[in-house]
Amino acid sequence: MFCDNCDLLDCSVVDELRQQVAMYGQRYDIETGLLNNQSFQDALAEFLRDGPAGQEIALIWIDLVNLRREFSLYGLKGAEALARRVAGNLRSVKDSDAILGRIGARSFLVAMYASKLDKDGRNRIQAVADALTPLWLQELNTKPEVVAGVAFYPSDTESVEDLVRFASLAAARASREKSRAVIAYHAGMNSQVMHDHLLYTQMMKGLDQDQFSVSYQPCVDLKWGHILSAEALIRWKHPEWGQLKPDDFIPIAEHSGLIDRIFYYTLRTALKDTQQWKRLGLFIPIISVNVSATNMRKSDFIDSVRGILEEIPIKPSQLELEMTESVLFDDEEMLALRIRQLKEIDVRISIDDFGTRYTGFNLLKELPIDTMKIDKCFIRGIDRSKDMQVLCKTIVAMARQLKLHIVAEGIEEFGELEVMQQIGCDAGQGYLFLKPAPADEFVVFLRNWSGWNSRFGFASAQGRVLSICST
Ligand code: G
Ligand code: MN
Repeated sequence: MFCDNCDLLDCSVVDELRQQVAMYGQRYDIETGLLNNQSFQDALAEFLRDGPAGQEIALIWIDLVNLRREFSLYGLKGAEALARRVAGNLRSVKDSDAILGRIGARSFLVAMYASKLDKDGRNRIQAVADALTPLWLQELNTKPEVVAGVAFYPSDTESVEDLVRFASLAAARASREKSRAVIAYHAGMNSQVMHDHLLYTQMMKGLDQDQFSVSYQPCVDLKWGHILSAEALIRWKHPEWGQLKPDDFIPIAEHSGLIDRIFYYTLRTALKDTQQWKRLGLFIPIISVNVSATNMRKSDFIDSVRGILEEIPIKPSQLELEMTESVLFDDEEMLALRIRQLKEIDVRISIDDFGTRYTGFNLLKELPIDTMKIDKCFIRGIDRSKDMQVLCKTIVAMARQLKLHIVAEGIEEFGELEVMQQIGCDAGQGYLFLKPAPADEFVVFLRNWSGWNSRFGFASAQGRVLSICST
Protein backbone atom coordinates (compact mmCIF):
# COMPACT_ATOMS: atom_id res chain seq x y z
CA MET A 1 0.00 0.00 0.00
CA PHE A 2 3.02 2.30 0.24
CA CYS A 3 4.40 4.13 -2.73
CA ASP A 4 7.86 2.97 -3.89
CA ASN A 5 9.01 6.48 -4.64
CA CYS A 6 7.81 8.62 -1.77
CA ASP A 7 7.39 6.23 1.17
CA LEU A 8 3.94 7.57 1.82
CA LEU A 9 0.63 5.89 1.47
CA ASP A 10 0.39 4.54 -2.05
CA CYS A 11 -0.14 7.49 -4.36
CA SER A 12 -2.89 5.73 -6.23
CA VAL A 13 -4.79 5.12 -2.96
CA VAL A 14 -4.31 8.77 -1.96
CA ASP A 15 -5.53 9.83 -5.37
CA GLU A 16 -8.60 7.68 -5.07
CA LEU A 17 -9.35 8.98 -1.59
CA ARG A 18 -8.93 12.53 -2.86
CA GLN A 19 -11.27 11.80 -5.73
CA GLN A 20 -13.86 10.38 -3.39
CA VAL A 21 -13.63 13.41 -1.13
CA ALA A 22 -13.90 15.69 -4.14
CA MET A 23 -16.95 13.81 -5.39
CA TYR A 24 -18.51 13.97 -1.94
CA GLY A 25 -17.77 17.70 -1.83
CA GLN A 26 -19.46 18.18 -5.16
CA ARG A 27 -22.65 16.65 -3.86
CA TYR A 28 -22.69 17.44 -0.15
CA ASP A 29 -22.01 20.28 2.17
CA ILE A 30 -18.85 19.04 3.91
CA GLU A 31 -19.66 20.41 7.37
CA THR A 32 -23.19 19.17 7.74
CA GLY A 33 -23.37 16.31 5.27
CA LEU A 34 -26.54 17.80 3.79
CA LEU A 35 -27.06 18.05 0.05
CA ASN A 36 -25.45 21.18 -1.32
CA ASN A 37 -27.19 23.71 -3.51
CA GLN A 38 -26.90 22.00 -6.89
CA SER A 39 -27.56 18.48 -5.72
CA PHE A 40 -30.49 19.61 -3.61
CA GLN A 41 -32.08 21.20 -6.67
CA ASP A 42 -31.52 17.98 -8.62
CA ALA A 43 -32.98 15.92 -5.79
CA LEU A 44 -35.90 18.32 -5.50
CA ALA A 45 -36.66 18.04 -9.22
CA GLU A 46 -36.74 14.26 -8.78
CA PHE A 47 -38.89 14.55 -5.66
CA LEU A 48 -41.44 16.69 -7.50
CA ARG A 49 -41.42 14.41 -10.52
CA ASP A 50 -41.68 11.10 -8.69
CA GLY A 51 -44.09 12.01 -5.90
CA PRO A 52 -47.63 10.58 -5.79
CA ALA A 53 -49.93 12.25 -8.31
CA GLY A 54 -51.75 15.27 -6.90
CA GLN A 55 -49.56 15.38 -3.80
CA GLU A 56 -48.56 18.89 -2.75
CA ILE A 57 -44.98 19.49 -1.67
CA ALA A 58 -43.81 22.14 0.76
CA LEU A 59 -40.37 23.66 0.43
CA ILE A 60 -39.28 25.24 3.69
CA TRP A 61 -36.40 27.72 3.70
CA ILE A 62 -34.82 28.12 7.12
CA ASP A 63 -32.36 30.91 7.88
CA LEU A 64 -30.05 30.68 10.83
CA VAL A 65 -30.05 34.36 11.71
CA ASN A 66 -27.45 34.32 14.48
CA LEU A 67 -24.75 32.55 12.47
CA ARG A 68 -22.85 35.77 11.75
CA ARG A 69 -22.84 36.67 15.43
CA GLU A 70 -21.67 33.18 16.43
CA PHE A 71 -18.96 33.48 13.82
CA SER A 72 -17.69 36.70 15.34
CA LEU A 73 -17.92 35.23 18.84
CA TYR A 74 -16.55 31.74 18.29
CA GLY A 75 -15.00 31.83 14.82
CA LEU A 76 -15.71 29.45 11.97
CA LYS A 77 -15.59 26.41 14.23
CA GLY A 78 -18.32 27.80 16.43
CA ALA A 79 -20.50 28.81 13.53
CA GLU A 80 -20.12 25.42 11.88
CA ALA A 81 -20.79 23.59 15.14
CA LEU A 82 -24.09 25.44 15.31
CA ALA A 83 -24.87 24.64 11.69
CA ARG A 84 -24.01 20.96 12.27
CA ARG A 85 -26.34 20.84 15.25
CA VAL A 86 -29.15 22.39 13.23
CA ALA A 87 -28.57 19.86 10.45
CA GLY A 88 -28.59 17.03 13.00
CA ASN A 89 -31.86 18.19 14.42
CA LEU A 90 -33.44 18.64 11.03
CA ARG A 91 -32.52 15.02 10.28
CA SER A 92 -34.19 13.83 13.41
CA VAL A 93 -37.45 15.74 12.93
CA LYS A 94 -37.93 15.33 9.22
CA ASP A 95 -40.33 12.83 7.70
CA SER A 96 -38.51 9.79 6.35
CA ASP A 97 -39.16 10.76 2.73
CA ALA A 98 -38.30 14.45 3.12
CA ILE A 99 -35.07 15.81 1.63
CA LEU A 100 -32.65 18.22 3.25
CA GLY A 101 -30.14 20.67 1.83
CA ARG A 102 -27.93 23.56 2.76
CA ILE A 103 -27.74 26.60 0.52
CA GLY A 104 -25.01 29.06 1.40
CA ALA A 105 -23.70 29.34 4.92
CA ARG A 106 -26.83 30.10 6.83
CA SER A 107 -29.75 28.66 4.87
CA PHE A 108 -31.25 25.19 5.11
CA LEU A 109 -33.92 23.65 2.94
CA VAL A 110 -36.47 20.98 3.71
CA ALA A 111 -38.77 19.54 1.05
CA MET A 112 -41.64 17.44 2.39
CA TYR A 113 -45.11 16.28 1.55
CA ALA A 114 -47.55 18.81 2.96
CA SER A 115 -50.51 20.74 1.62
CA LYS A 116 -50.99 24.46 1.74
CA LEU A 117 -54.58 24.44 2.93
CA ASP A 118 -54.34 21.44 5.19
CA LYS A 119 -54.04 22.29 8.88
CA ASP A 120 -52.06 19.17 9.67
CA GLY A 121 -49.59 20.06 6.88
CA ARG A 122 -49.10 23.57 8.25
CA ASN A 123 -48.59 22.21 11.75
CA ARG A 124 -45.94 19.77 10.57
CA ILE A 125 -44.15 22.59 8.75
CA GLN A 126 -44.18 24.79 11.84
CA ALA A 127 -42.95 21.84 13.92
CA VAL A 128 -39.80 21.63 11.77
CA ALA A 129 -38.89 25.25 12.58
CA ASP A 130 -39.96 24.96 16.22
CA ALA A 131 -37.78 21.91 16.75
CA LEU A 132 -34.67 23.99 16.17
CA THR A 133 -35.05 26.86 18.59
CA PRO A 134 -35.02 25.10 21.99
CA LEU A 135 -31.70 23.51 21.11
CA TRP A 136 -28.91 24.66 23.38
CA LEU A 137 -25.31 24.22 22.36
CA GLN A 138 -23.84 24.44 25.83
CA GLU A 139 -20.16 24.44 24.91
CA LEU A 140 -20.79 27.62 22.90
CA ASN A 141 -23.46 28.95 25.22
CA THR A 142 -25.71 29.54 22.25
CA LYS A 143 -28.79 28.27 20.49
CA PRO A 144 -30.05 28.66 16.95
CA GLU A 145 -32.28 31.60 16.13
CA VAL A 146 -34.22 30.76 13.03
CA VAL A 147 -36.74 32.32 10.70
CA ALA A 148 -38.49 30.32 8.01
CA GLY A 149 -40.61 30.66 4.91
CA VAL A 150 -42.44 28.11 2.83
CA ALA A 151 -43.59 27.80 -0.79
CA PHE A 152 -45.78 25.05 -2.21
CA TYR A 153 -45.58 22.91 -5.31
CA PRO A 154 -47.56 23.05 -7.53
CA SER A 155 -49.93 25.71 -6.18
CA ASP A 156 -47.30 28.48 -5.99
CA THR A 157 -45.22 27.32 -8.92
CA GLU A 158 -44.31 24.20 -10.90
CA SER A 159 -40.74 25.35 -11.47
CA VAL A 160 -38.00 24.03 -9.17
CA GLU A 161 -36.00 27.23 -9.42
CA ASP A 162 -38.98 29.44 -8.60
CA LEU A 163 -40.02 27.19 -5.73
CA VAL A 164 -36.62 27.73 -4.09
CA ARG A 165 -36.73 31.45 -4.83
CA PHE A 166 -40.27 31.85 -3.48
CA ALA A 167 -39.41 29.99 -0.26
CA SER A 168 -36.43 32.33 0.12
CA LEU A 169 -38.66 35.40 -0.39
CA ALA A 170 -41.02 34.12 2.29
CA ALA A 171 -38.10 33.57 4.70
CA ALA A 172 -36.83 37.09 3.98
CA ARG A 173 -40.27 38.40 4.90
CA ALA A 174 -40.24 36.35 8.11
CA SER A 175 -36.87 37.87 8.93
CA ARG A 176 -38.10 41.40 8.26
CA GLU A 177 -41.12 40.84 10.45
CA LYS A 178 -39.08 39.01 13.07
CA SER A 179 -41.74 36.31 12.83
CA ARG A 180 -41.50 33.08 14.76
CA ALA A 181 -44.18 31.56 12.55
CA VAL A 182 -43.18 30.04 9.22
CA ILE A 183 -44.41 32.58 6.66
CA ALA A 184 -46.07 31.25 3.51
CA TYR A 185 -45.15 32.74 0.16
CA HIS A 186 -47.77 34.70 -1.75
CA ALA A 187 -47.60 36.27 -5.18
CA GLY A 188 -47.50 39.80 -3.76
CA MET A 189 -44.02 39.09 -2.38
CA ASN A 190 -42.64 38.57 -5.82
CA SER A 191 -43.91 41.84 -7.24
CA GLN A 192 -42.98 43.58 -4.00
CA VAL A 193 -39.40 42.37 -4.33
CA MET A 194 -39.22 43.42 -7.97
CA HIS A 195 -40.64 46.81 -7.03
CA ASP A 196 -38.20 47.18 -4.12
CA HIS A 197 -35.27 46.18 -6.25
CA LEU A 198 -36.18 48.62 -8.98
CA LEU A 199 -36.54 51.38 -6.43
CA TYR A 200 -33.19 50.43 -4.91
CA THR A 201 -31.29 50.55 -8.20
CA GLN A 202 -32.99 53.81 -9.15
CA MET A 203 -32.16 55.28 -5.76
CA MET A 204 -28.47 54.40 -6.18
CA LYS A 205 -28.48 56.01 -9.59
CA GLY A 206 -30.35 59.01 -8.22
CA LEU A 207 -27.78 59.50 -5.46
CA ASP A 208 -24.97 59.38 -8.03
CA GLN A 209 -26.79 61.77 -10.34
CA ASP A 210 -27.82 64.42 -7.80
CA GLN A 211 -31.54 63.72 -8.03
CA PHE A 212 -31.82 64.17 -4.27
CA SER A 213 -32.12 67.52 -2.55
CA VAL A 214 -32.89 68.86 0.91
CA SER A 215 -35.92 71.00 1.72
CA TYR A 216 -36.43 72.94 4.94
CA GLN A 217 -39.37 73.61 7.20
CA PRO A 218 -39.27 76.12 10.05
CA CYS A 219 -40.18 75.41 13.63
CA VAL A 220 -41.73 78.47 15.24
CA ASP A 221 -41.93 79.57 18.88
CA LEU A 222 -45.67 79.63 19.53
CA LYS A 223 -45.54 82.50 21.99
CA TRP A 224 -43.16 84.95 20.43
CA GLY A 225 -43.08 83.84 16.84
CA HIS A 226 -39.34 83.42 16.61
CA ILE A 227 -37.90 80.86 14.25
CA LEU A 228 -36.32 78.35 16.61
CA SER A 229 -35.09 75.78 14.17
CA ALA A 230 -35.31 74.33 10.70
CA GLU A 231 -35.92 70.68 9.90
CA ALA A 232 -33.99 69.30 6.94
CA LEU A 233 -36.13 66.94 4.86
CA ILE A 234 -34.80 64.76 2.07
CA ARG A 235 -36.53 65.03 -1.29
CA TRP A 236 -36.11 62.86 -4.38
CA LYS A 237 -37.12 63.98 -7.82
CA HIS A 238 -36.92 61.08 -10.22
CA PRO A 239 -36.53 62.10 -13.89
CA GLU A 240 -39.53 59.97 -14.98
CA TRP A 241 -41.52 59.29 -11.83
CA GLY A 242 -41.38 62.88 -10.58
CA GLN A 243 -41.33 63.84 -6.92
CA LEU A 244 -41.38 60.83 -4.57
CA LYS A 245 -42.55 60.94 -0.97
CA PRO A 246 -39.99 59.91 1.66
CA ASP A 247 -42.48 57.30 2.88
CA ASP A 248 -42.15 55.61 -0.53
CA PHE A 249 -38.39 55.22 -0.48
CA ILE A 250 -37.06 55.56 3.09
CA PRO A 251 -38.14 52.02 4.17
CA ILE A 252 -36.33 50.52 1.18
CA ALA A 253 -33.31 52.72 1.83
CA GLU A 254 -33.31 51.38 5.37
CA HIS A 255 -33.39 47.76 4.31
CA SER A 256 -30.76 48.16 1.63
CA GLY A 257 -28.20 50.22 3.51
CA LEU A 258 -28.68 53.26 1.26
CA ILE A 259 -30.05 55.10 4.28
CA ASP A 260 -26.47 55.83 5.31
CA ARG A 261 -25.79 57.70 2.09
CA ILE A 262 -29.08 59.54 2.48
CA PHE A 263 -28.44 60.49 6.11
CA TYR A 264 -24.89 61.74 5.59
CA TYR A 265 -25.90 63.59 2.42
CA THR A 266 -28.74 65.33 4.31
CA LEU A 267 -26.53 66.11 7.29
CA ARG A 268 -23.73 67.62 5.18
CA THR A 269 -26.14 69.62 3.03
CA ALA A 270 -28.07 70.91 6.05
CA LEU A 271 -24.90 72.02 7.85
CA LYS A 272 -23.54 73.72 4.74
CA ASP A 273 -26.84 75.53 4.15
CA THR A 274 -26.95 76.64 7.79
CA GLN A 275 -23.48 78.14 7.38
CA GLN A 276 -24.57 79.83 4.18
CA TRP A 277 -27.63 81.40 5.88
CA LYS A 278 -25.37 82.70 8.62
CA ARG A 279 -23.21 84.35 6.00
CA LEU A 280 -26.38 86.01 4.70
CA GLY A 281 -27.12 87.30 8.18
CA LEU A 282 -29.84 84.73 8.89
CA PHE A 283 -29.04 82.85 12.06
CA ILE A 284 -30.93 79.61 12.68
CA PRO A 285 -30.40 78.50 16.27
CA ILE A 286 -30.94 74.81 15.56
CA ILE A 287 -30.83 72.64 12.48
CA SER A 288 -32.67 69.28 12.77
CA VAL A 289 -31.86 66.22 10.74
CA ASN A 290 -33.79 62.94 10.79
CA VAL A 291 -31.80 59.85 11.66
CA SER A 292 -32.89 56.22 11.59
CA ALA A 293 -32.06 53.34 13.88
CA THR A 294 -30.20 51.73 10.97
CA ASN A 295 -27.80 54.70 10.88
CA MET A 296 -27.31 54.76 14.62
CA ARG A 297 -26.62 51.06 14.92
CA LYS A 298 -23.40 51.33 12.86
CA SER A 299 -20.23 51.25 14.94
CA ASP A 300 -18.75 54.28 13.16
CA PHE A 301 -21.88 56.42 13.59
CA ILE A 302 -20.58 58.72 16.33
CA ASP A 303 -17.18 59.16 14.68
CA SER A 304 -18.84 59.98 11.37
CA VAL A 305 -21.12 62.62 12.90
CA ARG A 306 -18.19 64.10 14.80
CA GLY A 307 -16.10 64.08 11.60
CA ILE A 308 -18.77 65.98 9.66
CA LEU A 309 -19.11 68.53 12.45
CA GLU A 310 -15.35 69.14 12.17
CA GLU A 311 -15.47 69.26 8.39
CA ILE A 312 -18.35 71.78 8.34
CA PRO A 313 -17.82 73.59 11.60
CA ILE A 314 -20.94 74.63 13.41
CA LYS A 315 -21.42 74.28 17.14
CA PRO A 316 -22.54 70.69 17.87
CA SER A 317 -25.26 72.11 20.13
CA GLN A 318 -26.73 73.72 17.04
CA LEU A 319 -27.38 70.30 15.53
CA GLU A 320 -30.40 68.27 16.59
CA LEU A 321 -30.92 64.69 15.46
CA GLU A 322 -34.53 63.55 15.25
CA MET A 323 -35.26 59.91 15.82
CA THR A 324 -38.72 58.43 15.61
CA GLU A 325 -40.12 56.90 18.72
CA SER A 326 -39.85 53.43 17.23
CA VAL A 327 -36.06 53.81 17.22
CA LEU A 328 -36.18 53.34 20.95
CA PHE A 329 -37.89 50.02 20.58
CA ASP A 330 -35.45 47.98 18.65
CA ASP A 331 -32.32 47.32 20.54
CA GLU A 332 -33.10 49.71 23.35
CA GLU A 333 -29.75 49.35 25.10
CA MET A 334 -27.60 50.03 22.10
CA LEU A 335 -29.65 53.03 21.01
CA ALA A 336 -29.68 54.43 24.52
CA LEU A 337 -25.89 54.20 24.41
CA ARG A 338 -25.79 56.09 21.11
CA ILE A 339 -28.05 58.80 22.52
CA ARG A 340 -25.68 59.23 25.44
CA GLN A 341 -22.67 59.28 23.13
CA LEU A 342 -24.33 61.98 21.02
CA LYS A 343 -24.96 63.99 24.13
CA GLU A 344 -21.30 63.65 25.09
CA ILE A 345 -20.37 65.46 21.91
CA ASP A 346 -23.09 68.02 22.67
CA VAL A 347 -25.49 67.15 19.85
CA ARG A 348 -29.19 67.69 20.67
CA ILE A 349 -31.68 64.81 20.55
CA SER A 350 -35.31 64.97 19.57
CA ILE A 351 -38.03 62.32 19.65
CA ASP A 352 -40.05 62.57 16.45
CA ASP A 353 -43.65 61.47 15.81
CA PHE A 354 -44.30 61.25 19.55
CA GLY A 355 -47.47 59.40 20.48
CA THR A 356 -47.52 56.98 17.57
CA ARG A 357 -45.85 54.30 19.67
CA TYR A 358 -45.68 53.74 23.36
CA THR A 359 -42.54 55.12 24.92
CA GLY A 360 -42.20 54.40 28.59
CA PHE A 361 -42.04 57.45 30.83
CA ASN A 362 -38.94 56.03 32.51
CA LEU A 363 -37.06 55.75 29.27
CA LEU A 364 -37.82 59.38 28.45
CA LYS A 365 -36.76 60.39 31.92
CA GLU A 366 -33.51 58.47 31.84
CA LEU A 367 -32.28 59.49 28.43
CA PRO A 368 -30.78 62.92 27.77
CA ILE A 369 -33.48 63.99 25.33
CA ASP A 370 -33.98 67.68 24.52
CA THR A 371 -37.09 67.86 22.38
CA MET A 372 -40.31 65.96 21.86
CA LYS A 373 -42.36 66.41 18.69
CA ILE A 374 -46.05 65.54 18.95
CA ASP A 375 -47.09 63.63 15.86
CA LYS A 376 -49.27 65.44 13.36
CA CYS A 377 -52.11 62.95 13.76
CA PHE A 378 -52.84 64.50 17.19
CA ILE A 379 -52.87 68.02 15.81
CA ARG A 380 -55.15 67.36 12.84
CA GLY A 381 -58.52 68.91 13.71
CA ILE A 382 -57.60 69.39 17.38
CA ASP A 383 -59.71 72.54 17.47
CA ARG A 384 -62.77 70.36 16.86
CA SER A 385 -61.93 67.60 19.32
CA LYS A 386 -62.08 68.06 23.09
CA ASP A 387 -60.56 64.59 23.59
CA MET A 388 -57.51 65.46 21.55
CA GLN A 389 -57.14 68.71 23.45
CA VAL A 390 -57.14 66.84 26.76
CA LEU A 391 -54.63 64.35 25.41
CA CYS A 392 -52.29 67.04 24.09
CA LYS A 393 -52.54 68.95 27.35
CA THR A 394 -51.37 65.80 29.13
CA ILE A 395 -48.51 65.33 26.69
CA VAL A 396 -47.42 68.94 27.15
CA ALA A 397 -47.63 68.60 30.96
CA MET A 398 -45.55 65.44 30.80
CA ALA A 399 -42.96 67.15 28.62
CA ARG A 400 -42.80 70.02 31.11
CA GLN A 401 -42.10 67.60 33.92
CA LEU A 402 -39.36 66.00 31.91
CA LYS A 403 -38.00 69.44 31.04
CA LEU A 404 -38.36 68.75 27.35
CA HIS A 405 -38.90 71.31 24.66
CA ILE A 406 -42.19 70.40 23.01
CA VAL A 407 -43.12 70.89 19.36
CA ALA A 408 -46.48 70.37 17.64
CA GLU A 409 -46.02 68.91 14.16
CA GLY A 410 -48.29 69.34 11.17
CA ILE A 411 -50.12 72.57 12.07
CA GLU A 412 -52.16 73.37 8.97
CA GLU A 413 -54.93 75.64 10.21
CA PHE A 414 -55.30 78.72 12.39
CA GLY A 415 -57.66 76.86 14.72
CA GLU A 416 -55.05 74.18 15.36
CA LEU A 417 -52.41 76.83 16.03
CA GLU A 418 -54.65 78.65 18.48
CA VAL A 419 -55.36 75.52 20.51
CA MET A 420 -51.69 74.63 20.72
CA GLN A 421 -50.88 78.16 21.82
CA GLN A 422 -53.55 77.96 24.53
CA ILE A 423 -52.32 74.58 25.71
CA GLY A 424 -48.90 76.11 26.16
CA CYS A 425 -47.01 74.03 23.61
CA ASP A 426 -43.58 75.59 23.09
CA ALA A 427 -43.27 75.45 19.34
CA GLY A 428 -45.01 74.44 16.14
CA GLN A 429 -44.23 73.31 12.66
CA GLY A 430 -46.50 72.81 9.68
CA TYR A 431 -47.88 73.91 6.34
CA LEU A 432 -49.56 76.90 8.01
CA PHE A 433 -46.15 78.54 8.41
CA LEU A 434 -44.38 76.94 5.45
CA LYS A 435 -44.46 73.73 3.46
CA PRO A 436 -40.97 72.20 3.31
CA ALA A 437 -39.16 74.41 0.79
CA PRO A 438 -35.87 74.26 -1.14
CA ALA A 439 -33.00 76.25 0.39
CA ASP A 440 -33.43 79.33 -1.82
CA GLU A 441 -37.16 79.62 -1.06
CA PHE A 442 -36.43 79.05 2.61
CA VAL A 443 -34.07 82.03 2.57
CA VAL A 444 -36.85 84.20 1.12
CA PHE A 445 -39.17 82.94 3.88
CA LEU A 446 -36.64 83.80 6.59
CA ARG A 447 -36.14 87.27 5.18
CA ASN A 448 -39.87 87.98 5.07
CA TRP A 449 -40.87 86.28 8.30
CA SER A 450 -40.75 89.28 10.59
CA GLY A 451 -42.92 91.21 8.13
CA TRP A 452 -45.84 88.81 8.03
CA ASN A 453 -45.82 86.77 11.22
CA SER A 454 -48.17 89.21 12.95
CA ARG A 455 -51.10 87.37 11.36
CA PHE A 456 -50.47 84.40 13.66
CA GLY A 457 -51.27 86.30 16.87
CA PHE A 458 -47.92 85.97 18.59
CA ALA A 459 -47.28 87.89 21.80
CA SER A 460 -44.63 89.92 20.06
CA ALA A 461 -45.55 91.19 16.61
CA GLN A 462 -41.86 91.50 15.87
CA GLY A 463 -40.97 87.84 16.07
CA ARG A 464 -37.62 87.78 14.43
CA VAL A 465 -35.46 85.03 13.11
CA LEU A 466 -32.85 85.06 15.79
CA SER A 467 -33.86 86.83 18.92
CA ILE A 468 -33.77 83.63 20.98
CA CYS A 469 -30.43 81.94 21.42
CA SER A 470 -28.04 84.57 20.18
CA THR A 471 -25.03 82.65 21.47
O1 G B 1 -41.49 61.99 10.46
P1 G B 1 -41.31 63.49 10.35
O2 G B 1 -42.04 64.25 11.37
O3 G B 1 -39.82 63.85 10.25
O4 G B 1 -41.96 63.87 8.96
C1 G B 1 -42.02 65.13 8.49
C2 G B 1 -42.87 65.04 7.26
O5 G B 1 -44.12 65.67 7.52
C3 G B 1 -42.27 65.74 6.07
O6 G B 1 -42.20 64.86 4.98
C4 G B 1 -43.19 66.90 5.80
O7 G B 1 -43.34 67.10 4.41
C5 G B 1 -44.48 66.49 6.44
N1 G B 1 -45.21 67.66 6.95
C6 G B 1 -44.69 68.76 7.48
N2 G B 1 -45.66 69.62 7.85
C7 G B 1 -46.84 69.05 7.54
C8 G B 1 -48.21 69.45 7.65
O8 G B 1 -48.56 70.53 8.12
N3 G B 1 -49.13 68.55 7.23
C9 G B 1 -48.80 67.36 6.71
N4 G B 1 -49.77 66.53 6.31
N5 G B 1 -47.53 66.94 6.57
C10 G B 1 -46.55 67.78 6.97
MN1 MN C 1 -38.75 64.79 11.69
